[in-house]
Amino acid sequence: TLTQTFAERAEKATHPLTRYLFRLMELKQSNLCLSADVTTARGLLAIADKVGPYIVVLKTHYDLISGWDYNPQTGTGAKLAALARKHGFLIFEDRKFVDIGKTVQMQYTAGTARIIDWAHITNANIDAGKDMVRALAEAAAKWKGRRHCEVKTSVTVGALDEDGTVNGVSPSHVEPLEEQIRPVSPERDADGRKGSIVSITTVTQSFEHAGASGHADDAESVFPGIEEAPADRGLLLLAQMSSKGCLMTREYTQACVEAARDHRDFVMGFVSQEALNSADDDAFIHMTPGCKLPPPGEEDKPIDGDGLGQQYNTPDKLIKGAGTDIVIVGRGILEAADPVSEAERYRKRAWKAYLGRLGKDE
Ligand code: UP6
Repeated sequence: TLTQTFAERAEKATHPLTRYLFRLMELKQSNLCLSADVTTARGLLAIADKVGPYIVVLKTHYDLISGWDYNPQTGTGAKLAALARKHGFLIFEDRKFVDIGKTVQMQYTAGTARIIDWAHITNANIDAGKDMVRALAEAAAKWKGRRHCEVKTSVTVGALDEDGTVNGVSPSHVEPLEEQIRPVSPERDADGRKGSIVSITTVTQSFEHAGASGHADDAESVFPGIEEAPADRGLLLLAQMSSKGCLMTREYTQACVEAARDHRDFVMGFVSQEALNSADDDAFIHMTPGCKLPPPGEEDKPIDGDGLGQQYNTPDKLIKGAGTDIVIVGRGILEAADPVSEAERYRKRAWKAYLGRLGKDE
């Protein structure tokens, strides 16, 4: 796949989100992912909005953000999803799941963050065995199936006033489209006590997950050619890491490739340090962290690690040299005096490296 354009890869990919992502890359001329490792929800939304035009993927670590609002309709995830639609990028929660299948299913779909509702993409370390990939795939398929309509029924204890009006029966956590309040008895309860009854409230609601799909009209797209992202979820397998002394072996990486091939409808590709497509019909995408540029004007300077094990390579080395597709950049952009112009500098350099790989750079 090294000599194929992203447009050609879009045709070949089996996963709808991968096809969408490759098209997005061509349209925005960007193979840049921002690793939005900031500490507050407010800061996250601000940087996503500012850098959105230059990136195709926004990577999050929701668990390092303080002030994350967990409301599925109006919270931080839903707001990020709206920004993703506005600017045309996918959200990648870098959760690095590793556990037994049942646990990762619950961590992915439930709990406080409900990652599946707002993150198009997440990732997994498959040290625990390949079955957990199937577990996540099943959770995603189930999520997609029940995305469009959810009916909520709740039985509420209420009180009937002397004049027949019902008090305190409306559940406050849902916005009902249709609500029926049916007092069991208009005047007397089963024991014949006046004014103290049980009422049943049926709330029928067409419930669209506040996910990163749907509602194209709630934010005008900055890139008019961008269609809406498909309502699918995708997984990246953590096949190799950027850090010094990483214990992932060749065999582990190869097991990731095999697990990806077993789940082409869910696994989009890899977080890796090199291209891993080897069979003719492998059409996986590679995203690569550990990327930094020397400061402007000091192009020949070597790039130091961070003193905590992180190791850096330039976009040129990763995209043109190692054949990966998207560079993931965190501090390189976030710690710049002007993160927006720095994002544009990284976008240009990573895209140039891609053109160089194709032999198209002048
Ligand atoms: N990350 C790596 N290396 C890996 C996998 N993931 O650095 O092999 C993640 C980190 C961080 C980001 O968790 O969010 O990518 C890199 O940030 P940086 O550019 O600031 O070093």
